[in-house]
Amino acid sequence: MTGIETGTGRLKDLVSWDSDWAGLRVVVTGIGVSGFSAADTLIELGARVVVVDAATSETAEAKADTLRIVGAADVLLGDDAVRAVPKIDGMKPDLIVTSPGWRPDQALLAAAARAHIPVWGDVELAWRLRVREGRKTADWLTITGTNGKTTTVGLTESMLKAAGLKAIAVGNVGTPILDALRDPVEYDVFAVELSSFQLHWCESVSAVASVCLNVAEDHVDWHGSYTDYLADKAKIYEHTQKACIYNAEQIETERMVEDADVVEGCRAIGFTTVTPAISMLGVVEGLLVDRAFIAERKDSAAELASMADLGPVAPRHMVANALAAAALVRAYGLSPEDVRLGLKAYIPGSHRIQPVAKQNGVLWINDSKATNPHAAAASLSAFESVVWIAGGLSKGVSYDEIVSGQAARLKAVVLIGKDTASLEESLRRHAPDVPVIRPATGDTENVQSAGTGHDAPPSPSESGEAVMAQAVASAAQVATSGDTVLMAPAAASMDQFSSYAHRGDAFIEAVRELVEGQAQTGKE
Ligand code: UMA
Repeated sequence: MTGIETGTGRLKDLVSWDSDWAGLRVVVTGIGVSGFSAADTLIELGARVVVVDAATSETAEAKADTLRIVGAADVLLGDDAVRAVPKIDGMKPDLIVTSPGWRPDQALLAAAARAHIPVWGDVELAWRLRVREGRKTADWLTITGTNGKTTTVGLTESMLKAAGLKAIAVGNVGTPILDALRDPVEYDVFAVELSSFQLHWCESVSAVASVCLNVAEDHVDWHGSYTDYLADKAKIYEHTQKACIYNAEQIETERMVEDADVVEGCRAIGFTTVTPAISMLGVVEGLLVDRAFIAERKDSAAELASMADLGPVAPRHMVANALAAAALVRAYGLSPEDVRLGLKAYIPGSHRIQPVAKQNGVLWINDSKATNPHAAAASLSAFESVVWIAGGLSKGVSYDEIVSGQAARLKAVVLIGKDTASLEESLRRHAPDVPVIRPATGDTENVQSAGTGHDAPPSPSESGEAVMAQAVASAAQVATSGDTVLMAPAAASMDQFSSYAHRGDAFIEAVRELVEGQAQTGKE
């Protein structure tokens, strides 16, 4: 199938690479990773493309120059460029292709909505372009969820590769789908990570199998409300062809499947970290098993892998991610052996519950990818006695649940981030006895001995590296043998770091310096 037909007029007929894209007037909003890829693709197709971005950085200017050279009609940078919909050749554009970070209420996008100009994301555009004469058409397996997307997309890719398929992880994970579509390699299948932002702008994507791993409050500022966030997440299941995979331990995801408009014959398949019912994948006596994709599912299950195949540490959410990936690829026809080999071959990405060092009995863990309370709670629950480094851009979420649920394992909390008021309030309310250390101001509360080692408060403009070095030094003063220092901030990083990867790298660097310093002191 080439896609569900949506859109009106000319857009309705744009369902393959070979459709008539020439001369289509398109405004691309954003010149970041996805916007650049979308603009470059549309220019290649012969569309009249105007790109806009608020940034005026050197990187943005360099990308703008490249796009002008390859044939963009115009590239407009700066705040004025993103206030209204630009005309193209003196006329209203036919289409806007937006980058995921742009909120729907952003001035230009709001103006586009008022003017009834259709808006797609780069994912919708990629779906429309996936069929191309003379090239193999890659199938899509799609993955969303508040947490675990990147791990699951990596696991899925690993299993597909274990089966000898040409597969690649794309989408929110970092590689725009349009780049993979234009790659000289002709892929059999894409493992597609989709964020709620990307799903918001999708209309006609029709995956072979799809999964929403879990849901918890996140990105409320972008979507406007948790209900709207859930509605966008639910779009992952729309038009699915063979299997909608849901989390049997989270009723919200099952409801999403019940409400989805799917291709006839599509099955609902659950995954659970306990014994599976019929049409589910789950765990029996330390084995990952499948009671969905076997003929004898009424009274038996197929063994997929053992817990040991997941690596030395397999917290519950990792088991869930592995089962979700297994369900996706089983729906796609892979064997149990492919699943097992893929699990064993999988190398976890950095910044996700990543052990950094063990020194004097203290384990240092980097979980910079825990950008919301749900993700941070999952990693906190894997350890007994934790010095928790937390805080950052909170995105309007509440910390009451994570603090009340995890208080018993907290030995101390070291705050990073510029606005930690909401986290501090939850700590005061639900964990009043847990010492809270604020290296950024030099303050400590309920901690008699844990100084920060800094006499004066640091300047507000100090680097992320300096912030993290102070946090690590503070944690080192309270952590003793048997403790885990866990940097799982439960917040986004952009107030003090350029990305979660930057925050994680700063932590790793600070811990390595500390550990080397301690080792040298020990030797002297
Ligand atoms: N910009 C404006 N005005 C705005 C917003 C942004 O001008 O109101 C401009 C910025 O100056 C910048 C560009 O738009 O030049 C950035 O666009 P973007 O924020 O959409 O980012 P991209 O570089 O295109 O990267 C996006 C995803 N980013 C977001 O969703 C915020 C990347 O996910 C993704 O890997 C990439 O596309 C490829 O698909 C990142 C992410 O943080 C990793 N995702 C969130 C998450 O996982 O929680 C959703």
